[in-house]
Amino acid sequence: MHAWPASEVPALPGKGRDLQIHDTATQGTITLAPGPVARIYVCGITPYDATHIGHAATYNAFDLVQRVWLDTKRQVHYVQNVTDVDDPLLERALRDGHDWTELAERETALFREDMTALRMLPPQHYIGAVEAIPGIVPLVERLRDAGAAYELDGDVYFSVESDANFGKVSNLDAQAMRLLSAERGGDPDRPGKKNPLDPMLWMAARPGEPSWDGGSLGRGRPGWHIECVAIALDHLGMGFDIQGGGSDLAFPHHEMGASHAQVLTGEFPMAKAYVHAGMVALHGEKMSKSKGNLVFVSALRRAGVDPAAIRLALLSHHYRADWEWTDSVLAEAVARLERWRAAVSRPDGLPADALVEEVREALSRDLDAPAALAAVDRWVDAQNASDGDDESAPGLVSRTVDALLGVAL
Ligand code: 5CA
Ligand code: ZN
Repeated sequence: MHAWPASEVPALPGKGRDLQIHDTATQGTITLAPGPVARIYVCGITPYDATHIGHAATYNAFDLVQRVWLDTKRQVHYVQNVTDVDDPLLERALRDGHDWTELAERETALFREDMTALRMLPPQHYIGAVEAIPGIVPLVERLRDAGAAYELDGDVYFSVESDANFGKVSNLDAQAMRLLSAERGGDPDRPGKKNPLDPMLWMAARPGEPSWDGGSLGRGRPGWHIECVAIALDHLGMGFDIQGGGSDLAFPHHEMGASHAQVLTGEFPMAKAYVHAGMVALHGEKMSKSKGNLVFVSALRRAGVDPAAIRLALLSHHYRADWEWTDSVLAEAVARLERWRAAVSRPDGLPADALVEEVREALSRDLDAPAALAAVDRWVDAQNASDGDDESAPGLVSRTVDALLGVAL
């Protein structure tokens, strides 16, 4: 699949700092020191509805990761998937009388537009579940042949007990895992499973549903977790730097994915850090396609909201916080954008070298975007209240805000 066009990232004087990031697995902050090429996998959308502010907030967090790494003069190898076949997509297409492939294509196209407008840097590999199927089948066969998977009425399940490290991503107890499994696409109550938590690797063809040739597995379609594992292993290999997504993916998705990969390769861990963004709510409840309490990025754009203001609204919350989208969050961002633009549109201003370092420092400290915004606010307020004569300052501030925060002034 093709991704979306990259906005240019201006180079800044000097060099950024190594990223310290909160890791869900070890429940602490770790400093990542990737080689010349940093490797990141971020779970992509299930394209049955448009990009909402919650999605945008999560992708914003991982866009900042890329920008911090680029500022350390590293390259970034970024991979993202599109879950373009799965139960919720098929259910929505059926409900609305649409062809599921057309629905997926339409919503993926809209996602690309939203990501472009928000200046999110694109992945180098943007891979759909459907196109990954030829790579998924042999992995499931290998797991089965190694005794880590078993068949139940034609479906193939992964045995969580085959991974001694199962549970180390999310650190949850069995009771919590079972509840979340039922809530998030699992089937803990299906009779005949070895362990209620075992997730499906391959689902045998169901009447009326799309299916693909699965070799010795028979016709069917892939389970959700193996999809991301196949894509990540194919393009990044084991031991990549960050596995990213919203906090609702820590269990079961990232836990199961890590187990699949660890059993397949005999290596541990799959990723050096498991990084999870908080959930954005609307009217007191997590924004979610299934509940329908959504604010769409595309709807805001259509209403004339500057994408840079949307981006500033996302940046005004720490990525790990759960927060609520309100009209005033957006209004504050619109006002901030105006103040910032006024400050950098002057021909000269207050020196900004210290600001560059402050923004770098804030972001390298577990992506503290609110602290970065506060630093820019301080420069802007001082700039608007004085008559500095550094001719290079406004340009340097614009480039810093663009390169590190993805906001075009
Ligand atoms: N296709 C799978 C991942 S392989 C999936 O979870 N798709 S999704 O469309 O449901 O979500 C895409 C990303 O947005 C995930 O990282 C998810 O955790 C995140 N996300 C979904 N809802 C919210 C929300 N309300 N706030 C923050 N992030 C969210
Ligand atoms: Zn995923």
